[in-house]
Amino acid sequence: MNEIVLAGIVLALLVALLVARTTARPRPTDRDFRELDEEVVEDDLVEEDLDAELAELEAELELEEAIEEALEDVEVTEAPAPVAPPPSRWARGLAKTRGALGSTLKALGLREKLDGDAWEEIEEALIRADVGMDATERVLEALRDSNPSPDELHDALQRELLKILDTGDRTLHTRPGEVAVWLVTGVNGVGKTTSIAKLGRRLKDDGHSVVLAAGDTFRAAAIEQLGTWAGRLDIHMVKHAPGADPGAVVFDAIEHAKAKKVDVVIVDTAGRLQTKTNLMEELKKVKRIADRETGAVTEVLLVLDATVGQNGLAQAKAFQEAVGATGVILTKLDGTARGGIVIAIQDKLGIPVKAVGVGEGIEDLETFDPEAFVGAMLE
Ligand SMILES: Nc1nc2c(ncn2[C@@H]2O[C@H](COP(=O)(O)OP(=O)(O)OP(=O)(O)O)[C@@H](O)[C@H]2O)c(=O)[nH]1
Ligand SMILES: [Mg+2]
Repeated sequence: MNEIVLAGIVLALLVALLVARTTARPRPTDRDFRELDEEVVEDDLVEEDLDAELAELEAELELEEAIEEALEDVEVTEAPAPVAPPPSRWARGLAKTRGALGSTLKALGLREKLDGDAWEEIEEALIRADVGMDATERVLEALRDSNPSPDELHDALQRELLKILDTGDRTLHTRPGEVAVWLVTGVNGVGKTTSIAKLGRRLKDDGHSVVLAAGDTFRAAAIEQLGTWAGRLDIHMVKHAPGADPGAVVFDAIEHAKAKKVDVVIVDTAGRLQTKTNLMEELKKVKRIADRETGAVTEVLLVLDATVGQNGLAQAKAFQEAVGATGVILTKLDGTARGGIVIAIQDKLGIPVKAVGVGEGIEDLETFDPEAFVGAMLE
């Protein structure tokens, strides 16, 4: 009996277990099958995408390898670094002028206010730069009147210096259809002959015809030096023997120019004779001969050496009194930080600086540019 009961219990348990299993796991429906199908389709699509990506990657890899191979055969040169344009001759010529007043201005610009000491510092800096006593005093007076704040000082000083330089005609005049004569004067060694060569070249470049007159007959070497330049520039030079009358040389040069319809005669003159009085008398005579046809002398150019400083002013006065001057050629500006002499010349003599020499080369002559010049001084 007991065995029958036990078998019944075991059977019942087995049935219960079977029922529990079938109820715990629901049978998959049609929907489940549909979803499964969709998943399979999606999986196929993903697989296709992956295949495409793999193909793309393989193609890229191949391309990279091909490029690398090609590059191995090519000598790789580095791209040149960008090159700044070379500074102009004028900018290079101002290299020493640059900052002549700049450091003083920068230091004063940081002060709270401009007091007596500050004005003295500006005064010293202007005199050191060769602006000259008179022009310095005048500039200071104007500055004190306008009473700039420290950060306005730079612009205020720039304005005052430019006011002095902003007068005068800087053109080198010719006479259309007629011969113009340019007399080039100045004491010995300032750069007359070199400046004549530079002017000759510039005139030629501008399409003018030129003749040089070897008016410095005092030294044989002077005639030779001008002759060398004339040869290099392919410009005709009229000369007489050393010791000849410079007036006669100028006369002949003008006659030649008239006959050949030349635009400009540039006359070299002596910078030194036995005495100073002789020199000035000779220059007056040369000018009289050149100007016998009124208006023929369109320029009397006084050549001054910028490195000589304020002494140049005394020379300039003497020449000014003897022959007058229509303009100054300031040479050797490349060799000095004391370029303020330009301001002193214009202020004291009222003669415009028409050109500046910024080197020994034939091209090293520039038209004077007040804004660039003052800008460089105050940099
Ligand atoms: N650095 C520099 N040197 C210059 C410049 N102009 C002229 N010189 C040099 O100055 C020296 C004298 O120049 P010259 O042209 O012979 O002077 P000059 O006034 O004719 O002299 P004399 O005939 O003796 O009266 C030469 O060595 C020139 O090369 C310039 O602008 N810059
Ligand atoms: Mg000379």
